[in-house]
Amino acid sequence: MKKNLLSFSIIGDERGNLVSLEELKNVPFAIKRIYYLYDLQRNFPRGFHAHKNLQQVLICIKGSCNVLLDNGQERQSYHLDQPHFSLFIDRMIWHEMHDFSDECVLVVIASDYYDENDYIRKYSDFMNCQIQKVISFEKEV
Ligand code: T46
Repeated sequence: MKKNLLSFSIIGDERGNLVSLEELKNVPFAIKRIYYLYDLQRNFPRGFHAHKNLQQVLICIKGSCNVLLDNGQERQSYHLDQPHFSLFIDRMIWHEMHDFSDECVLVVIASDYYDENDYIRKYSDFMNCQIQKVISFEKEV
C-alpha cells in the first residue's frame, strides 16, 4: 500500500505548538469540508466503508485510535496519536476506525461535500468494484 502517513511541520515556541494545514500544499487536495468526531466509544468502531471519489486526511488531535486501511489486496493498520501526523485515505480504500481512547478527537479534512451516493457501505460491493478494476486493467494491457 502506498505511503499514507503525512507529517506536518510544527511551529512551536514557549507558548506551545501550532500546525497549519493548507490545501494543495501539505493537504494533497482542494478542501471542501471539515468535520470532527468526538465523544467516541472504544467499543463502537466506525467507518466500515469506502468512498468512490472522496479523498480525506484524518488527524487525531487528541487521544488516539487505530485506523485500518484496505485496498482490496492489502490491509494495513495505523495508530494515530499525534496531532502533527495524519493519515491520507484515498478514494476506493475501505477504512475502519477502532479502539478510540478516552477523549479522542478525530478531525477529518475532505475533498468534497457530504454525499451518501459516494459511499460503498458493503464490503462485498467494495471487493466487486476492485475486481472489476483489475479485470478492465488486464483487458487494456
Ligand atoms: C469517513 C469517516 C472517517 C453527514 O450528514 N455529514 C457529514 O459530513 C458526515 C461525515 C456524515 N453525515 C451523516 C451521515 C450519517 O447519517 O452523519 C451520520 C454518521 O456518518 P457515518 O456513519 O458515515 O460516520 P462514520 O464515523 O462511520 O464515518 C465518517 C464519515 O461519514 C466518512 O466519510 O470516511 O468518518
